[in-house]
Amino acid sequence: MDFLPLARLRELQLRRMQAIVQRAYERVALFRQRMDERGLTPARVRSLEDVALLPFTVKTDLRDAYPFGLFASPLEEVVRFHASSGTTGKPIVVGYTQEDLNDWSQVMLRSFAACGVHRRDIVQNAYGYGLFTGGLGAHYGAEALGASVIPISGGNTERQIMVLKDFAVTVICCTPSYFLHLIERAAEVGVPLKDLPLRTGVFGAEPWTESMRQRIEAESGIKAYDIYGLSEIIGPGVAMECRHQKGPHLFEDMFYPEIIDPESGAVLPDGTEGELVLTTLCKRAMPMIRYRTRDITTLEPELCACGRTLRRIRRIGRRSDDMLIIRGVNLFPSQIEAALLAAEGTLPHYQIIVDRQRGLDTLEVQVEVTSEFFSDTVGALEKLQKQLGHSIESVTGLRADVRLVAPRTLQRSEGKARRVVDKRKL
Ligand code: DLL
Repeated sequence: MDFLPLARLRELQLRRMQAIVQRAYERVALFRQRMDERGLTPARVRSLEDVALLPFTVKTDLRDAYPFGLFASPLEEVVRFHASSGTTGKPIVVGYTQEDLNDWSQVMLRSFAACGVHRRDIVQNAYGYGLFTGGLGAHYGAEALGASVIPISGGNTERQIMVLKDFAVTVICCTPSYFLHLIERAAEVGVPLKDLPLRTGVFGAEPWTESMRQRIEAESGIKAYDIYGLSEIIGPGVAMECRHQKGPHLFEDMFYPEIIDPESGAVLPDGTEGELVLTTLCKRAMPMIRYRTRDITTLEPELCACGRTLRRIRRIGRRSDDMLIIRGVNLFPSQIEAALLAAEGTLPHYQIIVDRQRGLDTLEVQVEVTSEFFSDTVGALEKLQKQLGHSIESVTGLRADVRLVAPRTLQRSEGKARRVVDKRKL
């Protein structure tokens, strides 16, 4: 599939596109209603360019349909759920049929194969297992390839280092920032990664840069590859770099890409920067039609030296919304706001400060409390601080360092409040 002649690939995409639009129209009320409003029927999609006629889908559509409103399969056919951060307290939920899971394993298998992973490899999978798609997505893909998988999940750095060494691990999967942290800790505990058989890293779930890649490769002696994906579309395995490391190849036979102007929504030509929009070509349980990823990139016009006909996307460095990714976890400032405002004694003035120390992201939330509260006992302030910490963790899944500050200490801005100070230098 990676090397299909272009004409055949486009033909396959069109056939799959027509079938998926039909399925979404017949089975998902929101898609049908939006198409009806525009006087469109699935039969109107006669060419791939016609896709531009279809309405977009956005993250808030998933939130509004919480939990199962966009499913196109009855629940008895759904065999797995995953979830990701929404813009408020509730996550967005995605579902898979068994065939969807098989497709997902296949794109992950192709991802591993693209960067040279094979069945004799020992894969340490340090993406989180659970509602996050990283853990199970990489797990089944590596198993389908026939590699030996260590489902260690995220965290517990000392144990990660012990296993890397004792199991003679050759491939690691985790976020690039966590790997930088691993490099540092491993050196501190006297196990320099350069001395281990580790050869390949499959890194994604957050933005990183070419200079981070160079640092990782120089300090650990491995090759670092960029993998891209998002829960709404399938999870990891939407696009993956090949050995040439020139940006991830999009699995176009499964996901149809467009680049749009984030302001006007107009489709832009290859080679132009804009927002990536994806349509799933095979997903049964939850087809996505023209999903606005909010990720800013370019579809590279040149073919890659590897011979794949799949187009590459340029490394994703920023988004067209305010979503932050902290320790691989997606975070919207509005989630913090929702968590803070639920508590009595706080004012609607807060600031989120993100930094990176020793490779690990830190999250601090400063929040103004009312003057009555501020002059209250230390005990009461501590209690509120704890309560806010719990509330943030339960909404976002992230532990934050909460700092209560006196009224009017946080800088006011004349226009939009500056809610986020991101001091990380990637
Ligand atoms: O992060 C899926 C994933 C898991 C991808 C493991 C790769 C490896 P979500 O939690 O839904 O899914 O977050 C998706 O993360 O829209 C991007 O903004 C960002 N992202 C994912 N991969 C990359 C990457 C998973 N390689 C959101 N570079 C996406 C930059 C990335 N950003």
